[in-house]
Amino acid sequence: MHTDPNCIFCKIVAGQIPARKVHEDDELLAFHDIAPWAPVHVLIIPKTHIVSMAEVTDAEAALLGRMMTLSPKLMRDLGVTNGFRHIINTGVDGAQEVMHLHLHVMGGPRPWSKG
Ligand code: DGP
Repeated sequence: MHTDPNCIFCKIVAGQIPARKVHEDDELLAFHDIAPWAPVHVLIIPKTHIVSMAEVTDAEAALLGRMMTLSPKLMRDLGVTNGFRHIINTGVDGAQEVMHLHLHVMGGPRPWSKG
């Protein structure tokens, strides 16, 4: 597993920074976004440090699939019953602020503050 000692999400994976975790397994961690745009807003991340979708190859296909397939289970567990939204921001022009790949999953009654 790759880690970057300066990465805030790697620090969350390592338990050095607290987070409201909703799922953890060998490969993935999911936790509530610190600045939610929606009533329910979680981030699903790979534990290994992948900077962004720009770095992803076929070798990560199964990992990315697991990130996606985890999302409906999390939304059900968190009581989201009427749909949800995925976002992955990539790079500066993609509005990515934290340079560790993450899948935003947002749900709950609209309107939301963004989007
Ligand atoms: P993005 O623009 O896609 O890189 O979004 C990064 C998200 O990460 C943003 O919605 C806020 C969230 N975030 C940043 N720092 C922390 C943190 O320390 N804890 C948690 N839970 N979320 C964070």
